[in-house]
Amino acid sequence: MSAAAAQADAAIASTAYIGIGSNLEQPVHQVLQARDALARLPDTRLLALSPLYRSPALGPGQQPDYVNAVAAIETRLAAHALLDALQAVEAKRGRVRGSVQWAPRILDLDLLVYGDSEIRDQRLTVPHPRLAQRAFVLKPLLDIAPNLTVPGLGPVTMLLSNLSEASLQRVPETEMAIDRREDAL
Ligand code: A4P
Ligand code: MG
Repeated sequence: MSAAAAQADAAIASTAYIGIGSNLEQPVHQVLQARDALARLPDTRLLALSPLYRSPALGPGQQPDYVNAVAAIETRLAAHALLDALQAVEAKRGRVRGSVQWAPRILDLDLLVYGDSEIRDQRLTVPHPRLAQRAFVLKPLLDIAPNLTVPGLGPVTMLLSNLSEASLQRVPETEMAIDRREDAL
């Protein structure tokens, strides 16, 4: 085994939570495809995918509604390598990064939480800086990790209790099943 491989092998697995969002090109389909892509990442295991929620876009102009979900993964990738991998998945799904902030997008993958880490550098801020303001992130996070304490911020239950969930609409299972059927054709 090479030194690098041995080091990777020895790396401790971390539990990470990934925010998935889409408001273009069949968002439910995009979210389910993203789940499959996360399950295929190297040195990574998919632990759970939350229910999917639809909500109005937070951002400029008239935009289609978003579909959001959160995935829990166990990964041996370091946080920055995981960010690289998430951005590669976004690019593969056809996401184009423009200059407009919060413009509509085919797929957005945010690293919400990475183990107990608190990271703040030019490329990466973890926990995700806007996590505590967003019910469309906290509600699905609570669904799959009800006992989670977000490093530096507090229990996810407490964070969500400060927000309204009124604009969130759970995507029915039937809609997800249609997507699976179309995939099989
Ligand atoms: N970056 C730093 N920290 C992180 C992190 N924890 N996870 C850097 C992911 N990326 C992180 O991101 C810009 C840069 O942030 C990356 O290059 C990375 O180095 P981006 O994905 O290219 O751009 P973005 O997502 O448009 O920017 P931003 O400001 O992160 O947007 P948000 O906060 O993700 O918001 N409305 C609804 N209803 N649902 C949504 O999901 N999402 C957004 C985007 C706006 N409105 C929404 C939703
Ligand atoms: Mg993003």
